[in-house]
Amino acid sequence: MKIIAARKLLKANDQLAEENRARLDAAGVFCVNVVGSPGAGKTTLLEALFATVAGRVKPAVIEGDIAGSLDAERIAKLGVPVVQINTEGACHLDANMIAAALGSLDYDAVDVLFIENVGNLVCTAGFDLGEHLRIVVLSTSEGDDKAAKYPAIFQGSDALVITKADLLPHTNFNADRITADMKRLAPNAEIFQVAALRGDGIVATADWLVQKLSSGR
Ligand SMILES: Nc1nc2c(ncn2[C@@H]2O[C@H](COP(=O)(O)OP(=O)(O)OP(=O)(O)O)[C@@H](O)[C@H]2O)c(=O)[nH]1
Ligand SMILES: [Mg+2]
Repeated sequence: MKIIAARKLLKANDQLAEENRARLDAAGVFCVNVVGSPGAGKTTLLEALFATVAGRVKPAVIEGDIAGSLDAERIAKLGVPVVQINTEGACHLDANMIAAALGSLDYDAVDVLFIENVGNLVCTAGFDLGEHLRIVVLSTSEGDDKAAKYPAIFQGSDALVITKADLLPHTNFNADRITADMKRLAPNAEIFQVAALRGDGIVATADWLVQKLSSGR
């Protein structure tokens, strides 16, 4: 019987991720991995960001979903190039899937590539995709204890975007608690609070991204 250790598979993923990053660097494309639970507001955040950065950057998206193309259809409606990956059951994207999707991108038409990962706070933490930045999205209705309970995904992220801030009056979400946990887990990470459907906090998030894009290339 042949047994393959998970650690070896992760090592292979890390090597492929480095190759993806080198390929993106050579093409001058900055890449952002967007992670968070199912329904946290990842696609809605992207939609709001694209409306705000229109004319300033040329975005593209790789959508990761277990099935279907609903999110890709939402992004395509905005005129933004999009590639859909169906993981067919897998709870996260990996570097190999991204390598395959990169072949479908016209690099000349893109300067920032967003990867919307499969909705998941656990599995996505272990897989480098070759991105330059990772943003973790957490909605106010999910609870302020999530960084304490799922530390790995928060620890490796460059920003926390707290979404659905408009729902704060209807929840017991304590922004101070999650901020304190995030400061402990990822002291250098930026923290944004947004209500993407009505636009609150989107300009600050977009400005930070554009600045990261300019300094990261
Ligand atoms: N009230 C409120 N609802 C929001 C906000 N952002 C997103 N939603 C709603 O939350 C639901 C999920 O939003 P999506 O953006 O599809 O979430 P997602 O993280 O992309 O979901 P998956 O891709 O399935 O993991 C939708 O019904 C959105 O309209 C917000 O700022 N405020
Ligand atoms: Mg989505």
